[in-house]
Amino acid sequence: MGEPVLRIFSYLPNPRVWKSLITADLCGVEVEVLGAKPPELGGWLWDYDARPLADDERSDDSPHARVSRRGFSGTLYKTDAFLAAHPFGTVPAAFAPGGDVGVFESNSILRAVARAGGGLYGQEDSSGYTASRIDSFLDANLVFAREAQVYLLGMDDPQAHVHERMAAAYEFYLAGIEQALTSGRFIVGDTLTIADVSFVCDFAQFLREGHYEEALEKAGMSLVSADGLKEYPCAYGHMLTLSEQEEFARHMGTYLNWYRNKQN
Ligand SMILES: N[C@@H](CCC(=O)N[C@@H](CS)C(=O)NCC(=O)O)C(=O)O
Repeated sequence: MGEPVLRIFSYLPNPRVWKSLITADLCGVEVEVLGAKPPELGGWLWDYDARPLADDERSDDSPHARVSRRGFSGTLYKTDAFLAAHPFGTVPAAFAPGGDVGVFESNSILRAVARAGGGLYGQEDSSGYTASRIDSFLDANLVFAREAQVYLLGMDDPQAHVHERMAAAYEFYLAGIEQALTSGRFIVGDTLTIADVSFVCDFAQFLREGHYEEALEKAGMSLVSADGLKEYPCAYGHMLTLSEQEEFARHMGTYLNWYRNKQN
């Protein structure tokens, strides 16, 4: 393998980063990953040259101190260069070699890896329409994943209106994926693409709602995914099968074991 095609900074492990790592493995390219466990990342300098900060560098009068926006609380330390490269200030945050170009949104980072590696982004179709169809699924996936992010981050105090929005987003997205998989072995065409990779990672992350079954029940709600295997057998089966494939399993590890065990 050659030089890394991208550097990714994030909390780790992160299913949004797995999208790129799985793709890098499938395409045979190298991706560099920097980061730490979620609670530790608040004590890091968010930058191309990200690093843990010393205690005396972590203060509210630091020039890098910023109010966190989503998924983190309190102060984060982001350099001006980081915010120039990543205007929304989120992780995963990817950089082209050298750090001048920032690439954000995990699906776009995934696209960048697939473009560098070849083979998973419809490149064999020179008209570009296959790549555009893959983009269509990635966009639909982001709409679902954003709803799932709000839903999962709110699990300490589940709200009916959030649950309702999640259920609607789930039904819409899963019905589309199920439909696509009834006519093909993969989401786009007859071969694996980054549409499959993105689906597997974001959907596996959404299934974590299962860890909050009790909290949901106490608040008078039930799991959105309760009858998923029966309602969307192709979609669930596709995720479970792909997650066992070597390049996926290497990064996803035991992430879905609890779900598999629950079905047995
Ligand atoms: N849709 C984005 C989600 C990224 C995102 O929302 N990241 C949050 C953490 S989960 C973040 O970096 N928050 C930074 C902050 O709170 O300032 C993606 O797929 O990359």
